[in-house]
Amino acid sequence: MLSRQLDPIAAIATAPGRGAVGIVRVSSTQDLSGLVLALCGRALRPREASYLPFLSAQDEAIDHGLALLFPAPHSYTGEHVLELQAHGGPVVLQLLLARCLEAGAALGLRLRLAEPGEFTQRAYLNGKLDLAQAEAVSDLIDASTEAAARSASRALSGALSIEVGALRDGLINLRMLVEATLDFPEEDIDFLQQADALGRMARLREQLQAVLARTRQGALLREGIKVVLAGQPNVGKSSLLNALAGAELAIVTPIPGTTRDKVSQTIQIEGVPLHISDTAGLRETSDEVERIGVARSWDAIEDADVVLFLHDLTRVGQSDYEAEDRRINERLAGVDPARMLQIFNKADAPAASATVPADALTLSAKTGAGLNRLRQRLLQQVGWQSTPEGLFIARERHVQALRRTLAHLDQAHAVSTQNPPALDLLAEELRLAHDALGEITGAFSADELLGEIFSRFCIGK
Ligand SMILES: Nc1nc2c(ncn2[C@@H]2O[C@H](COP(=O)(O)OP(=O)(O)OP(=O)(O)O)[C@@H](O)[C@H]2O)c(=O)[nH]1
Ligand SMILES: [Mg+2]
Repeated sequence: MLSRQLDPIAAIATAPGRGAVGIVRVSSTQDLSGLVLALCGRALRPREASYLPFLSAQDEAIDHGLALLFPAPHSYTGEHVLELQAHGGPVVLQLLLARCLEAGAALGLRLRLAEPGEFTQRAYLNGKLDLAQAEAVSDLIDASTEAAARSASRALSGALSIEVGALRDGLINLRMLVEATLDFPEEDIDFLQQADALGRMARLREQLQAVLARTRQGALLREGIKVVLAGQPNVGKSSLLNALAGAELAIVTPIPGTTRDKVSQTIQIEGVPLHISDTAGLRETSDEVERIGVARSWDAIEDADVVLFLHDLTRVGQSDYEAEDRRINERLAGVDPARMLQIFNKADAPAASATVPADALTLSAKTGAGLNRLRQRLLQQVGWQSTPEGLFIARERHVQALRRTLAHLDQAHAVSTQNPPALDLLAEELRLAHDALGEITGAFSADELLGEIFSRFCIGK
């Protein structure tokens, strides 16, 4: 495994298809001068573009282009990197890549094709990027909105890593205190009090919560929100999907039971992706296809971040309609109320005069009235604070790691307030908090950490 990780790798670095320019990239821990000579016919000056022919084994030009050599460690991967910028046709790039592999084999270099993401993985392994930054590389490439691209770029330049680093320093200080106290147990309480351990912990907790809030915003921007439109047949679920998407995606008819299967579409509100699913109207039915559709509706409800429970204002007050809504409500009782929004549709219809609950929204999928309020409520429901400056993209994984850090810090706080505090438990909770935090950047393990504590801070005698 290790030797495979050290093998030189090569790949076409640009997107598949036709383009003006395409790049073949090679990364290697071993010196690349032999390969450069075979491919370019001469040596290259570091980090300088040279225009030259790329040579076949028979010394014929495969293409003419720019060659760039980045000697280690000043390269993307931290290894020696060779980039060949050729014309961007798929065949010429394949030929060039095959030629690299062939020349590598002739030189006994063990050059092989790179796995997806392997250049970035090497950048991480060589300390060029931390884990959060490596993830930001793929988020930047995948970004589908300007907001997502900007915030991925901020994460790539280390915005999240810097925040995590500051938290980590705070935790190291606390751990240092506690570890030192463990060595002198007779003075334990005094020492912790003198050093204001509780105060430090409270300030760190505040700082952590602020980072958590920003990270959650970043994760929302990346992952988006799953929204499900649910309710009885004919209340206007498909009409609402179409109105939100601004396109006729789902079939709308006055016939109850029109939608049989889930129809999904991703839209954006303030740069936040909303994955909206229209579902089959919820009712008992003997129709086999519709029954399966209804079962899928319930699955989608389970899985959603927000459930929009739609009602039909023109039918509110009708006893059979109300009975059916009650039945659905009973089944929805398991859904966290924080995930539910009650929507009363068809506000434009002449018969729509019913009073609705105070926290419900009234709208018309037909005229679009009330849609903006719905958009704002959806963002509010998931805790989106409109485009805070300096937002960095993040993942649910980062949010979960920060939550675990917070939970351990809270435990540590609880232990510290006991009289006398159980110092070994306190030390353990702080260690666990630290490990959880370390998962974000992948930068440190417990062993490394202790080494670091002792090298950075002179404690003990
Ligand atoms: N007046 C009025 N009619 C609406 C509105 N929204 C939907 N409708 C009508 O209500 C009927 C049902 O609309 P759909 O969007 O198909 O309803 P649905 O909830 O998807 O129905 P199923 O797919 O059968 O579950 C259609 O005739 C729509 O034109 C609205 O806001 N106002
Ligand atoms: Mg429908």
